[in-house]
Amino acid sequence: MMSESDDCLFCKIIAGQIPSSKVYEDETTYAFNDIDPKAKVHVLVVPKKHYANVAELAAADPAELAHIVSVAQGIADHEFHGAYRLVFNTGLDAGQTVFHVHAHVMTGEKLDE
Ligand code: D5M
Repeated sequence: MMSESDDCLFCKIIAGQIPSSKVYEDETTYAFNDIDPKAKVHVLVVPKKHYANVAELAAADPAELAHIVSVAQGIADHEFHGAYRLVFNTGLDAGQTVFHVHAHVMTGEKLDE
């Protein structure tokens, strides 16, 4: 039987089946540059395990959600003195297009308010 993650773009990126510009990786988490950047630095941070959205991740593995925040902080510390915007689009009508939870980390420059 095909699982949800068999047809998931970000699962394929994590597995190396689709190329990405990797920024960071550890045992549970993968980070790569967004293909359509909305800031000077725009990185997507994802859990390697498939969850459809941030609410599912928070319920199933809150430690991984906290870890994703800490990875985002590390990227921003490196790129822009720790300042960043963290966005989780959740649901089609909020602009979510890929249903594997991802944190948009926008940093590297002063951001519009
Ligand atoms: O964000 C989905 C994000 O994923 C959007 O900013 C584009 C990005 N994207 C889509 N395909 C790729 C590939 N192949 N590499 C890197 N980034 C990608 P959402 O919040 O779901 O709208």
